[in-house]
Amino acid sequence: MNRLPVIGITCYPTQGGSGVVASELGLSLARRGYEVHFITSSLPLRLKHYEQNIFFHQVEAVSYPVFQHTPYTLALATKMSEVTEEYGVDILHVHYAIPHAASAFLAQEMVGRDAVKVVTTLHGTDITLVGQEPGYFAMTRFLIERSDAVTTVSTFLRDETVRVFGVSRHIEVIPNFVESRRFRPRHDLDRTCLAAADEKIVVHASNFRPVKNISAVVRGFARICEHVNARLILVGEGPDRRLAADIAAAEGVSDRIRFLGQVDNLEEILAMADLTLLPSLHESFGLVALESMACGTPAIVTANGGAGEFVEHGVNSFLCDPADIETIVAPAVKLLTDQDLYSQVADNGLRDAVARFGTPCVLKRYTELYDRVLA
Ligand code: GMT
Repeated sequence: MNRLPVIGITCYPTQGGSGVVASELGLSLARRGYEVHFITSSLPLRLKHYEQNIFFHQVEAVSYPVFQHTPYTLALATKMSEVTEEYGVDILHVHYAIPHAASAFLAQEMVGRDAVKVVTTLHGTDITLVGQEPGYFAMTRFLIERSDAVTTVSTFLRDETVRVFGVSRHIEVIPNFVESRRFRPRHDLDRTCLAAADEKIVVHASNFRPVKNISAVVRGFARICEHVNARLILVGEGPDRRLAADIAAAEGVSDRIRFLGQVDNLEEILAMADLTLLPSLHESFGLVALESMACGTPAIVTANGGAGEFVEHGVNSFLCDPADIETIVAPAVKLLTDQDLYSQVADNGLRDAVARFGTPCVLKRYTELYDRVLA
């Protein structure tokens, strides 16, 4: 092919790492001249303004009185096939297996296997939780087998995929990446919009689902407050937001916590922070910790999963045991009370995030994969 391939991207458009990665990937491809078509239920969070080469196709899943559940998967497949035929899409790149890879499979059957290829990127809970539900297991395995290429965001997730689903096909590891022009140290920002001048700022940003282990965030923070004058900034929305407020009240730190809800300037919050906590029960990667490091803000991240593939414990950030609060509190207090250690870890984190996980190096991995799939 002597032109750049046309890429269709499908993801969950709301808050969540897989949607962030898919959106940033699409934006980066578009800036390099690729035509990118987002086929999603609504405009993904990070695509709110016009960008050249980006097209958005909204999937409208119509309900009908006889349906108990709206068949979104079918509406998505229909839209994928239409967009593929109308715009000459070469690759449908779907993020999160269920149901996106199923829709892509159907769309490919509709337009012909030679007309379009399917790349599936597995992000985390599509394998570690959802895909293992009996109702989705066989379908997830089938879709992994049938995609033209499969990627995972960490070696941990690739190994889990092979272990759980017993698949023998090639799975390529392409890690999460960070746009370092956006996520960068910002000494120009006024931190007093978040906390008093003498308070350290601790941040947690997530979708507040049980896997994020919110209780460890708030309990760990309460223990940190015994040693450090600090404020906890909670970014995002989700089912365990109420739990966070209840634990804060029980721990007597309600007045030290601010809930920001969803924000569209996460990069500024992370850059103003002194520390980011992500003690999830598991994380296939843990994108927000990488984004934090790129802002020059060290992170304490769960050791369960793939974070150890970018966190060098004690060197560029810290790993913790999500079941042991002391492994969160001890490094946090050390970092927030020892300026020399803090600067060293922050500098190392910034260097590693940009050098190893900056957009240019990781994007190249995806474009090379596209070329191989189409060859
Ligand atoms: O958070 C999830 O459970 C699903 C997913 C998402 O859509 O937000 O997040 C996963 O994908 C991110 C991007 O690849 C990873 O950085 C997260 O670690 C991963 N979450 C989990 O594994 C829990």
